[in-house]
Amino acid sequence: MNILPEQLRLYAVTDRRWLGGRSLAEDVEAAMQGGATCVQLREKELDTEAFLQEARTLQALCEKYRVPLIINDDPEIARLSGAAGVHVGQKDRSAREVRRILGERAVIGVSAATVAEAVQAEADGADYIGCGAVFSTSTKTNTRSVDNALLSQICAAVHIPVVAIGGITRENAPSLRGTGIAGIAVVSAIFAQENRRAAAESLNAQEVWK
Ligand code: TZP
Ligand code: MG
Repeated sequence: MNILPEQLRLYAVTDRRWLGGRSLAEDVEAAMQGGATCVQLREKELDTEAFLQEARTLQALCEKYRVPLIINDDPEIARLSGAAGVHVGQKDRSAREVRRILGERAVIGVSAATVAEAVQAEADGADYIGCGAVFSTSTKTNTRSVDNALLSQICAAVHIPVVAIGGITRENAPSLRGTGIAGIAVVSAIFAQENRRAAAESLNAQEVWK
């Protein structure tokens, strides 16, 4: 087990669209000060060099807070930056392939929206599952939807922790309690907020994992 369920309670996934003039590091630091337990660097536009530079900056920062940094999609960026691991979707490399590249100790997360996908990801050596979208979201297009019944089935079907994602806010997070999730992953509920630290604090206070 390369990541503990407690480290997945509040998983902050980055997005630079709301940065204004701030640096991503500044916003990620605020999220960790507010209690984010895991950070994912998710970049869809940056070229490799800029992506790697951002990963190195965030890795140094996350180390200071003892928070694992996960890189979206790209095992090479994870390896070169020293990040804790990688998160892959169903259309990316499999967990098995990523494990071959990054080794036994890497944290590998896989997105799953069905029981079969989650069970397969665990069999392929994933350390956790990202499951959603549990609510409607405008942060990502082409999401699949996962209701609480399915989320509960997925949690029960695997032995690794499951994190819910998609449209989660402080207001709707409590409705996920009792499904068996280890935590919540959010983008806009932290990074689109005026006060990122306070936003993380109030999400954390919902204690959805209980
Ligand atoms: N994967 C499924 S939904 C989503 C991702 C990356 C976006 C979640 O963003 P938000 O702002 O928390 O709804
Ligand atoms: Mg992906």
